[in-house]
Amino acid sequence: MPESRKTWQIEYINPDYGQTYRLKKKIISKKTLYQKIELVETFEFGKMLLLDGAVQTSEKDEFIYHEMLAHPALLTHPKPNRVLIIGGGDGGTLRRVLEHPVKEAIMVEMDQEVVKLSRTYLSSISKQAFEDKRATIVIDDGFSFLKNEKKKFDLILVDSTDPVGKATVLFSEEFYKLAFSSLNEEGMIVTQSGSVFYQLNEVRQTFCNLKKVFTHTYVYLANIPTYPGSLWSFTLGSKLHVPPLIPLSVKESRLAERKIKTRYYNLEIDLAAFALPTFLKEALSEFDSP
Ligand code: AG3
Repeated sequence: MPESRKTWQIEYINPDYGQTYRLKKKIISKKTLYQKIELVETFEFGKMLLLDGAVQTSEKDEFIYHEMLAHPALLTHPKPNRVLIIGGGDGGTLRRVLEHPVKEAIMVEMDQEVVKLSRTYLSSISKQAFEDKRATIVIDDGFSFLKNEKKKFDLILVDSTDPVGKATVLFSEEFYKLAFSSLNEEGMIVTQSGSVFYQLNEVRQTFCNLKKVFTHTYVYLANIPTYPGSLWSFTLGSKLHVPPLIPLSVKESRLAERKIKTRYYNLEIDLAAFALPTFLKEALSEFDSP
């Protein structure tokens, strides 16, 4: 093995581009029924979790992704009591959901090894989330869980792998229809929807599929250094509430009432996140209603 392969972790985004991290050490590498899990320690980003070679989270920048997946919708909803997380085995999203006064947070992760290894090595990301009495961890496929679940949710957060390969079902119209019928009247779904630069088609497809099902659909962005191209998309579908139209003062008082401390999210970021660059607006505009 060339020296560079031993000391650098590389995520190949396509045959011509990758992102690399100098390694302090490899912690564990394991093939499960579903995927290859790697835990490594990097000089720049601390401990890092990879699934099938794609960086899922790192100690240094996890807060950006997890806060942005959870807080915009949780602050838009006046009373988010029952929240479902699909994926999210590292617990970072669960932790942010539990910062709100929710009654119940159910995390449905397909691969129990991801949960097990994250609990052992990435507790700095999940903190006390897995021990919280309001949290339930279910090892199952998100789609079939939702099919069988009778009780409705206020929010569904999809914290999956990329919108390509085995996770694509979680980005399908069929899944969004199921999600719609599993949500209460004020319900919302948020999904991570991929790299704006390297997965533009998938971002468009996600937006298009959600738009067919939900009353209001928005794409919003955050900059996440360890994700390909950094500029990352989230897509939100809502039955009733229109997140960018909720007065910031309302979100501000909810943030204060709920005593939530953030490192990336704030009200200006919430406002700015919904502003999209022209090339993305153009890519999404063909799905606008006439
Ligand atoms: N899930 C989305 C990670 C996508 C990153 N993609 C990539 N590196 N190609 C993150 C899970 C964190 N809870």
